Amino acid sequence: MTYETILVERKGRTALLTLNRPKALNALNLQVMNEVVEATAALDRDPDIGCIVLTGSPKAFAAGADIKEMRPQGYMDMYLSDWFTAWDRLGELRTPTVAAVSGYALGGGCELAMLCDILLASDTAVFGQPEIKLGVIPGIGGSQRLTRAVGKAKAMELCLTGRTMDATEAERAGLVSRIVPADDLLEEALAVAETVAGMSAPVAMMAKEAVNRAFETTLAEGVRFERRLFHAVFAVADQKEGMSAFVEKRPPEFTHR
Ligand code: CO8
Repeated sequence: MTYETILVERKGRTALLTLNRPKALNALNLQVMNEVVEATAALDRDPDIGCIVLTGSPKAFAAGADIKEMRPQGYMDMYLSDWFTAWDRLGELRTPTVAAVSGYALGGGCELAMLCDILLASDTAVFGQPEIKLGVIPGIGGSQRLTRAVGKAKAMELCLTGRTMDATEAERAGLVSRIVPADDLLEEALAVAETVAGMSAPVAMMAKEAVNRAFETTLAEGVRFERRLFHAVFAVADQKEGMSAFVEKRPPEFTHR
């Protein structure tokens, strides 16, 4: 499959997806959305892929949804085409995903990063939901995921003023898992992805599912859900292999990867 706005490479069991609209700072138009969603869905179905890294350019992960494309739209256009709903597919992938963010991650760009499972930032990363300055609000889950990630106080300030956060503030607030020097970002993201892809694939999927459930349910229900999955991993051959490898002081050779 050939794409015009993204690049897809395979590195062992990791897939690297690079947003590639440099002239528009990777603004997310419908074509980018459709290509990212289609490419990641295909990678999700591929048993040879154990983790997907999503990145942009050093200057911009993505500077938001495409303002020029949205400007002429009316309510009926947005409603009937269910504008940008397909981005939700990204959050539904079973394969773990890593966002490697350098430069601007604004509006839809910040939302796209938050749709990924692990968020690594370079020291040049800038996060924000500046939609209000354009007379609109976040529309790919930003008001919800940012609030869950950083809490009401900061999310409210960012969404109401359009102020941006640098990488240090984003890490302190809990939006990103780690800050990496810009030159090392991709290498580090690929290393993280390779580590994840080296685990038992079904067990990694279950771990992802369990953490994600924390966003959707009460603590008691979430713990019950985790317990069911915990019991279920004892039906995966990799549980025997992982525990045997520990006892026998050797690296595990997982079947499902
Ligand atoms: N959309 C379209 N084009 C863009 C965008 C964008 N979001 N961002 C940058 N570009 C384009 C510029 O228009 C420019 O193109 P041209 O040279 O043809 O004029 C090119 O990229 C380079 O941009 P700049 O010259 O502005 O570069 P600077 O380095 O001076 O500034 C900034 C970089 C600060 C990132 C600046 O480009 C900027 O502020 N961009 C817009 C950021 C923004 O407001 N993002 C939020 C967009 S709205 C959104 O994401 C809503 C999501 C929810 C929608 C849900 C619908 C249902």
